[in-house]
Amino acid sequence: MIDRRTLIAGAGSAVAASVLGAPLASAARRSGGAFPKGFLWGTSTAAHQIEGNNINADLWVIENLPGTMFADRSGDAANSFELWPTDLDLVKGMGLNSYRFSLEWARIEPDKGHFSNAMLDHYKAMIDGCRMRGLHPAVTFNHFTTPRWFAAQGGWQNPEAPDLFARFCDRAARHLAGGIGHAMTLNEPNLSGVIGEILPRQLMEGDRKMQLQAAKLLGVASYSPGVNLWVENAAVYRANQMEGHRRGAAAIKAVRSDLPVGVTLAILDDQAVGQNSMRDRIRERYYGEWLRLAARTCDFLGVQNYERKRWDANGALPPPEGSPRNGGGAEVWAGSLAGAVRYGWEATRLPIIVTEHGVNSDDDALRAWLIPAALKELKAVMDDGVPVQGYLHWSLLDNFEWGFGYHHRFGLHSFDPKTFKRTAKPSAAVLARIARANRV
Ligand code: IFM
Repeated sequence: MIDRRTLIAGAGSAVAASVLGAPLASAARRSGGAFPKGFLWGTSTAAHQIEGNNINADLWVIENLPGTMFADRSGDAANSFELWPTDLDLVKGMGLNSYRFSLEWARIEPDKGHFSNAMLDHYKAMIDGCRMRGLHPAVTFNHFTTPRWFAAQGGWQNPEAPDLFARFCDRAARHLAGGIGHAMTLNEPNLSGVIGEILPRQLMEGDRKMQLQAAKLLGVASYSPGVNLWVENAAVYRANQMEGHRRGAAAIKAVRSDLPVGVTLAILDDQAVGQNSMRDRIRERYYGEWLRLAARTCDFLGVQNYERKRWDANGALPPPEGSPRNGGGAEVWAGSLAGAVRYGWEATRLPIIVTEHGVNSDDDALRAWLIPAALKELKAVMDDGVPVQGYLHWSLLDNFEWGFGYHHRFGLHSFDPKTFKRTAKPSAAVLARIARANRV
């Protein structure tokens, strides 16, 4: 079936118009642009990227290796471990009604089987802090980083991994589930074991060497962190994450059956161009098995989108000339979020929450343009009947963007790395205005 987006991608003149975010916006104008009552408006973050001093996490070892490939150490990050009340005040101050953040497994279970009540209380205080401010807490149980001990025992390649994750979910849910609004098991697990395929070979090799170096340093046979490009056995890694999701979701549900539980997937807006496009093969490779699993095990699907890619019979096409680019050189296309959301829904028929969308750019004007442009397109697919329940922008703050350190910036706010003072960028006011009006 040729959908509207494929037609847009295929037609030369329409591509030029779509760069300006024009094609679907007319549909949103027709509907008046009003979002449903109770729509979740929020921002997303992840513990390791903002908390700081997450020294027991697997990645801390890698970031601090001599000769690490990481551009920066996470270090203090935005010191959100201390400053979370300030962060929640920022979210509330923007007129948003939701905040997505993640639990840090390495803090809650610093040693295998030893759980910290103090750390569980820390996250409980955050959940209560959200509730006190009228913010709906959307909580990711694991956003990439795992405890050091977990990585040192094979990480997700350890046959025990699904049970270890389920035990963590059970403990965390028993302490925290009462106040959570939406729970997510894993973040973007669909990229595990396949992300390295689309990157230069030397990056994979560099990552492999860092893992070997970390294993040697710690005196263990292997060290497999939750943030990686290279994994020794991708099939086992993926199978264990899938089973971990299944058992983790069941453990959360066993504590609170009425709590909506989902998983978040990284989904590009993949568009087919011309005859025999490889688009559908790409979709199967990167999303297929996780979308099928989500459809069977989740109450909602978290869609995370940053880009579109156009595929012909031979591969990905370069972005149209003159199109806006992000800090990494990829095209920024306002319709990509709507395309990914439509695909996620068609594949699963689950209610959708946009759990991440944003842009890596030092040019905040690009972010300020993208937010309303993408939301108009999103509203248009909602008007077509796709059930979208929320939009959580990545990210509240500039943060530790993994291998890129602090050089890739997605924040609606910047922060001073010495004083940790947060400063709103103009794009924060753009999202705030839309959320307050509940219309775009
Ligand atoms: O920063 C990441 C996040 O951890 C997962 N999704 C994509 C974001 C931007 O690259």
